Amino acid sequence: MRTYRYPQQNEWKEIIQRPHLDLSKLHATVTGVLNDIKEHGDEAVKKYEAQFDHVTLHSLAVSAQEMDEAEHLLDDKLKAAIILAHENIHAFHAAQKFEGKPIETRQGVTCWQKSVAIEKVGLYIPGGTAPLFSTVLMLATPAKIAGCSEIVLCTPPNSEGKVNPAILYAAQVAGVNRIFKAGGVQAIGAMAYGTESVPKVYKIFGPGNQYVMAAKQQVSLDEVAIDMPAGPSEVCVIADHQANATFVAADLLSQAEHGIDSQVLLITTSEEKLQEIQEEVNRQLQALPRKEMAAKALENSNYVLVSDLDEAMKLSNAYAPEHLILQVEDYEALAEKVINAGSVFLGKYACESAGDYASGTNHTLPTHGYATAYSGVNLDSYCRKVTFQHLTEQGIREIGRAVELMAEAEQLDAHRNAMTVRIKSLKA
Ligand code: HSO
Ligand code: ZN
Repeated sequence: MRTYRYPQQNEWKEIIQRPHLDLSKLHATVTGVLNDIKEHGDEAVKKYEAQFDHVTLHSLAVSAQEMDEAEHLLDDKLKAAIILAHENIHAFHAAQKFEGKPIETRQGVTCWQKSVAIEKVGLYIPGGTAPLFSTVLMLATPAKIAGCSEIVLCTPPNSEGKVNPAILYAAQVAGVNRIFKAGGVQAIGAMAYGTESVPKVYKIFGPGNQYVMAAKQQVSLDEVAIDMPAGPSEVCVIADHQANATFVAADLLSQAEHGIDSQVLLITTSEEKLQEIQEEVNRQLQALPRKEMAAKALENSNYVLVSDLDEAMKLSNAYAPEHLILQVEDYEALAEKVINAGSVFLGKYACESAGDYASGTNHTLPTHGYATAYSGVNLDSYCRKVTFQHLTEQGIREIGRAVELMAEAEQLDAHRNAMTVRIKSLKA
């Protein structure tokens, strides 16, 4: 980690910089796989599963029997934890339901919005060393609440053709309709274009490696929507003189262990805390099973000492972190000044892990500075707002002439006529 003491504004650019992400070299390979899936469907998915996941699959669909097996395999305490997390995620997202209130913009002109669920959504859950079954809850729970009628999930199987039982159990708890064994680009292609077994969906959600990111980018140019542009995970912690150094260090490391390209940023107003936190990070790091990965991530990370909390928040807003933890005395006052962040954690007990798993908020959040323009996944991510309007005779009297004049000025006669014939019908 690099340490900056009282950096000048012109050094901020260097501090807030993300590790460079260049997907352009992957695009040709990704296009090749996607085209193959589009043309050859299941057969191509199976071919790439053999090539990349080293598994021969007869059927892509996870069977009811496999679902039952997963439930039996899983430890009861873990099942109870998954259920507790699901209850909280459900409660938080159900409270986001939208009530479109009709507005009479003029007498006889009524307009309103209705939130309508996206019918078919596809969720991607990566495999790898630590399969993140918590992401299943984060993506499927709001989809179910929104009322998506088809919730499809793709995840890579292991070399024996089995899917992690916690992923299957979480999918069942959250209400996923169909699960398929497919990973990487082939999974994204299957959900984007549809195959004999995998249904085509309208929007694809979920994290993944650089190939998955590139595949999502490509299919999003081609008739399917995606949740958001993705990048490596990150956290910014703002700590003052009274912060608990052990807690802060643990939070920084919880993010760093995600992957070698994860990034953490500590901003503090206290030289003493800075040193304490640095020592704690080094001490706690030694005990982590994923210490090599976390240590690599720390190499891309920064500790910054600033003069006051105002400056700390300005730097954080410039960074636009995915997660922002405020371990400061008056966190409520500081929280008022947050402009760019995916998810904010207030006080010493709100650790990122709480939100990653079980408090109820969503952990699929904008990274790589996209918090300047994107929200994290929420109930709205699974809906569209359809607008409705109704006009009465009085409504035509109120806005008819304005419509005619504007249409005329845009030289769109057919538009003007559509209104004129109605105005005339009133006079008649
Ligand atoms: N911190 C990750 C989410 C996660 N953490 C899943 C543990 N499991 C991205 O927000
Ligand atoms: Zn995490």
